[in-house]
Amino acid sequence: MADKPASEQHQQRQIEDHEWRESIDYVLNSQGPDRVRDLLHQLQVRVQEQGVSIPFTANTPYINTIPQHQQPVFPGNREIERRIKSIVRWNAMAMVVRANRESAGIGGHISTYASAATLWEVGFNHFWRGPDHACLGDMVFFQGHASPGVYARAFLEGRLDEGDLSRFRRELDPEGGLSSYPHPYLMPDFWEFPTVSMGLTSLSAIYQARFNHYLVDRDLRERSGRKVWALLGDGEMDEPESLGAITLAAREQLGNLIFVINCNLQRLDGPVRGNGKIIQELEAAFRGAGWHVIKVIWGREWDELLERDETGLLQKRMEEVLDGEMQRYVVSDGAYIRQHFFGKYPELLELVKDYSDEQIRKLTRGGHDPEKVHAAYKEATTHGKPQPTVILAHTIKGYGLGEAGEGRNITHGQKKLNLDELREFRTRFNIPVSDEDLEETPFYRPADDSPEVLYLKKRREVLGGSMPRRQPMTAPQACKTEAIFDELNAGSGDREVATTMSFVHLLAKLLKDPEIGDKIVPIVPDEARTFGMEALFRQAGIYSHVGQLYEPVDKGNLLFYNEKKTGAILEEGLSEAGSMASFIAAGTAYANNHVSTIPFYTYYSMFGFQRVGDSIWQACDQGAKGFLVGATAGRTTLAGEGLQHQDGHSHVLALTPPRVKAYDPAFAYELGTIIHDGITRMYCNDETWIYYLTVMNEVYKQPAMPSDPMTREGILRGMYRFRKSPLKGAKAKRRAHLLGSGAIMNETIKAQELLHEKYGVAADVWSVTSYKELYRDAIEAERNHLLNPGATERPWIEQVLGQEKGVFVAASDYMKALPAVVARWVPGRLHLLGTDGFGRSDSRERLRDFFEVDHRYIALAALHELALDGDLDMKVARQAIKDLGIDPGKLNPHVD
Ligand SMILES: Cc1ncc(C[n+]2csc(CCOP(=O)(O)OP(=O)(O)O)c2C)c(N)n1
Ligand SMILES: [Mg+2]
Repeated sequence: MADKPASEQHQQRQIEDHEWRESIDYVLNSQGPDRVRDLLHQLQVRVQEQGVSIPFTANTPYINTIPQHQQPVFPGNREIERRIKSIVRWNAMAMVVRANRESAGIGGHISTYASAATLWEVGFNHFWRGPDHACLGDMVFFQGHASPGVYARAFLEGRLDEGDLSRFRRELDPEGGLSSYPHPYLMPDFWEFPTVSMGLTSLSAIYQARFNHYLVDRDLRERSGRKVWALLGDGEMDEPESLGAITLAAREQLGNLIFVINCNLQRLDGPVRGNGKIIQELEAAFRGAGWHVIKVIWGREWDELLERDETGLLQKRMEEVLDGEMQRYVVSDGAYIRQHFFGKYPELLELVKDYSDEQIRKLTRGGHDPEKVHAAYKEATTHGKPQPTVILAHTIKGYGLGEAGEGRNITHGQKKLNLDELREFRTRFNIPVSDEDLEETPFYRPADDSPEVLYLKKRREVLGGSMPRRQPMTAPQACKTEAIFDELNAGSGDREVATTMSFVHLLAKLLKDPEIGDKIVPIVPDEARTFGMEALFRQAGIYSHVGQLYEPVDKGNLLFYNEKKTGAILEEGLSEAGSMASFIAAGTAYANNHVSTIPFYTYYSMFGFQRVGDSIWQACDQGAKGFLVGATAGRTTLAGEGLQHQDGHSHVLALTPPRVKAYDPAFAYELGTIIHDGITRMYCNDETWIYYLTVMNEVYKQPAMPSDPMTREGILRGMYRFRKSPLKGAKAKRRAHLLGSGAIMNETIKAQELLHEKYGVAADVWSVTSYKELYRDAIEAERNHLLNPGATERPWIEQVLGQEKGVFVAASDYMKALPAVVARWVPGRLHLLGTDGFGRSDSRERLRDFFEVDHRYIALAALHELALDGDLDMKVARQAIKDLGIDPGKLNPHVD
């Protein structure tokens, strides 16, 4: 063929193209799509055998996945639904405009909801089941900054009134206000899922859907068919967390999960992929990961054009046009689109020759066409395969805002509309607000008996009631678990035990408890062996939706890798972010699944607060309860692992989320007391907390719980006297108080002995289990004093230390900033010892020397403080440096 003239070659190709197309059409029509797939596969194999490699593409053509003739009949009243949507659009816009008129800079977003309105209205009217439904309702994660659309709809339903809408972003108003974004903490009866930290929604929704399977597989809930819907932005998909777990969703066969990605092609600053095509990029990623992908790109007007196009050029043009150009068309007139989109090929100009410029301008995007959206949702909900679905819907950012911000790069932040723009919006959506009233931008709600309100309410009634609606249901436990903790309280005798071991032992017992055992959800990110948790593999099993399809390599072993469908352990592999998402799903099951599961998420403490701090914040917002256990904790206690592993600051970071209680226990009985308190508060008394505990891998003899009745209260409130100095009377003239914590507690005890034996100083040892509790309690008391002058109630730290004389030294395996937060309430100067700086790999002994937190430094600090107070000659401190073998010229941990 190569020697034929070009025109002949072209002609022949055309004939071949036609014949192949005709054949495949014939097969499709006569035998259906499966046979087409089969033939294509055979062809692929055949050419591959002959050395022709077919380039890999995970993409399908840039047209709607569901062709028009496969669209189901739209079941609703299109006209009424359009009216409802227009009114919701108006009110959503008005809330933001009014809020900013009243208080410039209060913020809010108009454009996101404007692009998502059809996607959401079709969901609200036809798909999303509310909490009254037998399935408990679908779980819908709303795109956070489109919240005005949800409020505006609740207003039409009568759930919110005008006053509520006018207090959008005015939460400190005496009458209360509407939160900027979905925050269950701030609106606990309304929002279920906090979504506005970009990237966390995708992750949370995936793990939520998986956790819903877990509950069913473990017989904690009945199968109900409820779905998890995540409504996402296309810009948001750039967050690594957004795509980070999509392979898991397919692997875990999450047929209960649906993503709807609002592809308006824009993010905050500009286009998501000006030089590319975000829908195609996402399609490839999701298809490659094993998802069912439905593209809703073009509105119905394009169907006719595609049908009439014999050349395939329209589809080619659709494929080659860049997102940046598509955005440009939004702000252009029909003539421009004719010239630049269709004008590329004369055949396409011919195709639209009978279309006016106005008709061309109005060719819609698929995400604004209710029938296309409905078809996609229908397909997603009836897909029937154990596979997650993603709908990629093409929309326009700021749809309907016209000059005020439709499709413009500034549109994300647009919060104001001038009079002309308001008039245009009003007219476009046919809202009965007069020209005179426009300036005021009134909210509009048709009467209760109007067709719109009746229709909307009826649809919600059929679908299981209003939503979003958060309805926690807790069945408090009787909490007869006390006996489980006796063993830890008794101490370990002569056995040397690490607190990590004590914790794992306790967890194993809790898992066997007849009352709460089946509610315990151990979560671990590929570190179970590090923490000595592998014994739980056999006892509790590792959860796997499909069970164990292979014989594990260690089957003969007592502690074999035991995967099973009813396994309790969520072994998340290497994903701290995913583990946190599981923690949130398990920790909020009381609210969203009506079963109070108790998560114990155990991880390398370094990879907690600093790695997934935002997820912990999200967990607090969502009202998650449970235990975060930072294992192998401490800067000097985790010896060999070095800089990236040694955590000396998680307790500083744990100061930040208000709903987190943070403890650094030294002894097994402290640990047991804290966990018992956590279970009692959270699951018996229905309080909402997250308990953060650090546990260590250093072994030592665990003492029995002191008999002093104040011990328990002290452990929980943050500190108690662990051991009084044996020196009394005149011998106890020089006094010191050593505040030890966690792994450094034993050094503190050694320092006490050194001080009295060698220097005649009477030192008491205090165990500080929680600087955060001490701090929280103290600022609370101080505030109370400020607002009630003369109030006498003292914070706990003052209650226990108030009468003490002498000097004070605090030492922990964490930064000096940690004890510094309570220095203000210590009755004397508080000398701070801690582990500021980067970790190193070496032995514990050398690390504690390097960070200056061992018993010698604690003793030295006490002597130095006593000398400063004039109770001791400074010479003693100088001599102690020599005697204790401290090198003043050593490396400085703060800077070296
Ligand atoms: C982690 C994080 N970073 C930044 C932001 C600020 N932010 C809010 S929305 C947004 C752009 C979102 O674009 P897209 O996801 O495409 O949503 P659209 O409004 O276009 O629907 C940004 C940067 C945020 N909320 N969270
Ligand atoms: Mg976007």
